[in-house]
Amino acid sequence: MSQQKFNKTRFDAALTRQWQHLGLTSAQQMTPHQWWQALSRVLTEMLATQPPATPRAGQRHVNYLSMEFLIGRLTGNNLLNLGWYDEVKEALAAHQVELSELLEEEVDPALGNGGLGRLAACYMDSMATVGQAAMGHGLNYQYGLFRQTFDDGQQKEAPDDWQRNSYPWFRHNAAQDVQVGIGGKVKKNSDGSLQWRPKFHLKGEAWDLPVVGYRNGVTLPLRLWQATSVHPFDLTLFNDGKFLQAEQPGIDADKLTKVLYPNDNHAEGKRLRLMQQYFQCACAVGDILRRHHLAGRSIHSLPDFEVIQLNDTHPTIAIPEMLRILLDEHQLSWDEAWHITSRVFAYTNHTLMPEALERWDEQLVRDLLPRHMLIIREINQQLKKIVKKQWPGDSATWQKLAVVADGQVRMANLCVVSCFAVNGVAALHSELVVKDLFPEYHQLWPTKFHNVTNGITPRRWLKQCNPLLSNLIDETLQVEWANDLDALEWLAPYARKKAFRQQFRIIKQQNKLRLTVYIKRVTGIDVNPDALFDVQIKRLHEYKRQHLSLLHMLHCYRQLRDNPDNPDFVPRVFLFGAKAAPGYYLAKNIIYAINKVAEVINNDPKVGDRLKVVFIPDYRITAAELMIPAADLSEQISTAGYEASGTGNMKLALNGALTIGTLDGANVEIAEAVGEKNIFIFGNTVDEVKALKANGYSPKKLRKQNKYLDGLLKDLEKGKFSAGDKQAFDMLLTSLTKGGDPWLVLADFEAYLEAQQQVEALWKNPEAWTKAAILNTARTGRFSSDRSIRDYQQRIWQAAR
Ligand code: T68
Repeated sequence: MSQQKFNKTRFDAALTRQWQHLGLTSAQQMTPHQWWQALSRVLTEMLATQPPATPRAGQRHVNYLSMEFLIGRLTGNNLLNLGWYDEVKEALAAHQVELSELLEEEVDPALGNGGLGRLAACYMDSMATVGQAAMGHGLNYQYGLFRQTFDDGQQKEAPDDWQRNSYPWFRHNAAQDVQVGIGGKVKKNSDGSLQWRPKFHLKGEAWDLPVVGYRNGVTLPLRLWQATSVHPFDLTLFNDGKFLQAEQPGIDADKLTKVLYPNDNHAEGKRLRLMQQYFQCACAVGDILRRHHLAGRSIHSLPDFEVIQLNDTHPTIAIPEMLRILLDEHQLSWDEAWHITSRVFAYTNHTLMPEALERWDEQLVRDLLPRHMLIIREINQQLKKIVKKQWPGDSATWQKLAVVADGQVRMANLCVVSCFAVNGVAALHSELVVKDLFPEYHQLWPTKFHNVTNGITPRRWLKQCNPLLSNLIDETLQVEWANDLDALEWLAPYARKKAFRQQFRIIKQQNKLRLTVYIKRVTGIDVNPDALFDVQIKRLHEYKRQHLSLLHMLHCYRQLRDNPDNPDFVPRVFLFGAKAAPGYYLAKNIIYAINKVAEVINNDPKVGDRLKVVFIPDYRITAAELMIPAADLSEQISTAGYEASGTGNMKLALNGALTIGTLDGANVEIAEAVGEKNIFIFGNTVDEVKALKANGYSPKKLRKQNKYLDGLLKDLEKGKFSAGDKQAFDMLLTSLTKGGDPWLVLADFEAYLEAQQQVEALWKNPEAWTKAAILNTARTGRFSSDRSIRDYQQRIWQAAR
């Protein structure tokens, strides 16, 4: 397909309808917010006439199921992908309206927690761009991820009422609504077959967002399901005068899609969460099967036409839901139903951490979904036969592989058993999925396991967020790189050219200035734009080790205090952006510690502008779009083996930040791509981490040996950064010492300091630094999510049917 042309006449006519609809007499009467709404509605209307993408010969239609789609603001991004930005800018200028100002009216739809949700958004963008016929299925939460503020350094959460009810990019597709049952009992029919009689029904409304491909005329639907009551109003109660109760059914149903659970890498065994999961899955499966039937196709051909990609185990319940429909509604035999289902589903794993692997109490599943629980038990029985055959008499192995054990349903096992493909999200992670998580399953089905290294969309994460660098690349290469990111390789020779380096450096500086203005506005802090911008932006989690950075901060401060006139001191701004799950107290204590240390450092006249610490509040996509282009140093310092991939690491490298990182997740592949001279790798490797843990690693001993580190920790313990309060950072300090330092922060401290010294050495040579930065941009084309999607096509979606 080719790019859709901008039609000015249609645009103007649609715009007029917008202000007329508001009861105004001219466009000028609209407020800035109304202008943004009007523009977005006009574009939605213009897009609605595009035909849906149809699968190419031999291609299956992809259904991407994810509980989270962290899409970020849409209006600017859609304009850019459509290629209409300049035309619309001009059309609005005729009304004395500045497009860039108007785009600031949009609040982020924060319908995800972190990497997993953002990945889903990047993949939708890339599927549209490479022309993969697809649909995203998620939930339309009324409240997105909480808004974060700091009160005396402590994180406070407020609801994020992002106004889904008036979000102009939505189209409610009423023809696609579905009904979803919950609870109840399973009855046996006279012919012996089983039938589920749910206790009550909900309505799933289909709210569609358009995902616009890059200048190719393709728009894919992202369908976010919203729960409402089938009978929102009880007329009998109303007529009886019980007005409030009359509305009750509607109120209860609405609860289901009210809030996004704010945890990342942590499973929440709550009833409402399971209801959300089932609701989404039932809506998606119902929708997929309806489309298949409408196309006049036999149910047996489903795997030839459809694939369902599960973004982690959160939508796993779609598997027994599919089986239920095939068994109970299509009356297929178990073998037939299994044959179909097991060729449709594929599963992406995003974590190895036990606390993040979902397990549901069998009792809870039976309560809400009695028929599904019977089906899951049957899957377990079938699996038992296979396992007994392969490992006769080995009950320990069966215990490990069972889908149902100790009164719990293990969702990851259910996925591996039922899906035709399982993939990890970076080479190292995929290797560990096979070696550490599922070795026996791998022995049973070696060809099921794959790697697809994550990717990021270059449209949002370079072209949109870094227009200056994008223009420089345009002028230099004179080719379209936004949908062919490998083309950036052609920049590599320019790293040797002084004039180009200077242009690159000026752009970084301008991006830093832009961020400086934002920092001043949201925190009141003045930072020195010539300092090294050291950026750590990601969810707050112990394994990501923001507290390792905190120790480095204490080190820098100590250096300045001990030697205030040191001319060699490299000025640095520590920049953090991170939300902690509201119930994750240790993570909140780390935020508090960083903020309190920041307060002391930032107000110490001896320090001046040589050292500053800024914790940007309410980190979200929009903040990332400002921080990433301005970063000099990218902190990717997780304990090796725990960050499945990371995607912020890719965004930062692509925008010319140098990585300091462990050999973890996609850092390994970034190091390979950019070359060892252009990255700072440090710390214990996966094998060394395992060995340390096996041999009784003792942080106490380490503290005794390392007096310098001991001194830094003592400053925290003595209340030096908390106005004498010695308990202020108890949780953090206990975890680092008495708690056994499970994430090996102290074990990696020294190596981290050494790597930071290398950073400083290179920083002192701006030409060499810029050269490395350019090579980072030039050599990270492979981390485009377009490449990831092509990998999915080749390794998973088109294969193994
Ligand atoms: C992230 N996972 C991985 N999970 O941590 C990261 N978890 O390494 C990877 O790059 C990214 O996924 C994409 O593959 C998450 O973000 C969650 O957000 C999450 C949400 C709910 C429950 C559990």
